[in-house]
Amino acid sequence: MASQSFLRALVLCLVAIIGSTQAQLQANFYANTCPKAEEIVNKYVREHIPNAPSLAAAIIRMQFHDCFVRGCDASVLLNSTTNNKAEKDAIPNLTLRGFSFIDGVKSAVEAECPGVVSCADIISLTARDAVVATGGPHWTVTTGRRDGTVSKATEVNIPSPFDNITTLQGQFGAVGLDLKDLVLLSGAHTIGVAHCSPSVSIRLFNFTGKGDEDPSLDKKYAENLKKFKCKTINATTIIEMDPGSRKTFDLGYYGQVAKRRGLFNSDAALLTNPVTKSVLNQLLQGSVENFWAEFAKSMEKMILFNVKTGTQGQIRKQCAFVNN
Ligand code: HEM
Ligand SMILES: *[C@@H]1O[C@H](CO)[C@@H](O)[C@H](O)[C@H]1NC(C)=O
Ligand SMILES: *[C@@H]1O[C@H](CO)[C@@H](O)[C@H](O)[C@H]1NC(C)=O
Ligand SMILES: *[C@@H]1O[C@H](CO)[C@@H](O)[C@H](O)[C@H]1NC(C)=O
Ligand SMILES: *[C@@H]1O[C@H](CO)[C@@H](O)[C@H](O)[C@H]1NC(C)=O
Ligand SMILES: CC(=O)N[C@H]1CO[C@H](CO)[C@@H](O)[C@@H]1O
Repeated sequence: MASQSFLRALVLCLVAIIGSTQAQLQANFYANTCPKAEEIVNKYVREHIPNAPSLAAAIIRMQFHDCFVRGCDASVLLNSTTNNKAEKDAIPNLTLRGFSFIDGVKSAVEAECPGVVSCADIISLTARDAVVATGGPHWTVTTGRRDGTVSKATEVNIPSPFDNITTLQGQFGAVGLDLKDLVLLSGAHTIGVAHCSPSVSIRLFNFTGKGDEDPSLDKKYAENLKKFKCKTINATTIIEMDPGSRKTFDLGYYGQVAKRRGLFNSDAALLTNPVTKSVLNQLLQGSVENFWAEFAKSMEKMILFNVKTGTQGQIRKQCAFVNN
């Protein structure tokens, strides 16, 4: 009896292992079904990103928001419907950009092989290719993700710019990322822009509700922000997270954070934990190539989170809509 049930358990285990290996992403998943897919994405990106290089930042951020909610399944791209408020319409998504660019890539791929390549893979390939096209790091993107069919604004519980290190560690931990990944992935703030939203202005004007400044923020930097970019508590001006070098994927962001010029509390938080502080300092002492290599490893980890494969989900025809 006992050995029989042991045998049964063993068989079940084997089935599960085989099932999960089959369900893994692979290099060039579309080699047989749409051999040119990855080339088409790359060509589209290289043709269009030079005209709108700031989209590289927008799309790598979109990838982050996608992966943190329901895994990397393009749920971030779904539009709201009469009965459902989608992720796109949650507050943290107010400033996401690049949706029409993704639609453009998808159309180019659909023209070659309709209904074969997922929107989730398109986000991953486009984010990587766009960052490379603007002179940034390269990371490996395996493919075979499938698209989710569910997107709920109420589930957008992604890290917030107000978060402290404990909360960030928990949020990253929930998607299988550790403190080192947190420091590395935050390094994406070396490109792109933000707004003088309350997350910034509260640090400048009303940190404890007494019209004061966040004492962890460099005084000179705070004064400059108040003078030029975030003049009032209600300003909505565009600002850089890595002032003066937001177009280059360099160590500038870490330099800013180390000088207590991290824009958000979540950036400044990297100095408040011995592990994150040491990772940050090591990155600053190393080369840009070292940063890129480490960044690539963390991206490769993030973009595998909770992916749908095999027969899960679907391949959306249009990224903003579930197939009917
Ligand atoms: C650690 C937790 C994180 C928080 C709290 C956070 C928060 C933010 C916020 C508030 C903005 C500015 C939005 C605006 O005001 O327009 C922003 C921008 C950005 N974030 Fe993050 N972020 C985090 C991690 C990441 C990660 C993991 C990535 C990518 C790997 C990323 C990439 C970006 C990029 C590239 C931008 C600029 C977007 C643009 O130019 O449109 N962030 N982030
Ligand atoms: C889907 O939503 C985006 C903005 O989130 C909007 O620009 C687009 O027009 C919508 N698409 C359709 C077909 O409603
Ligand atoms: C971090 O933030 C959480 C949630 O706001 C709070 O409960 C916790 O006490 C904070 N931790 C520290 C160390 O400040
Ligand atoms: C600063 O915060 C306090 C307490 O939350 C609030 O009463 C006050 O109106 C705020 N001041 C401004 C200028 O927003
Ligand atoms: C900011 O906006 C709020 C309402 O949204 C208003 O009550 C307040 O007076 C404004 N503060 C400043 C300093 O403009
Ligand atoms: C880009 C995008 O879809 N932004 C939406 C974010 O959510 C608000 C509502 O909370 C919508 O008005 C925006 O269109």
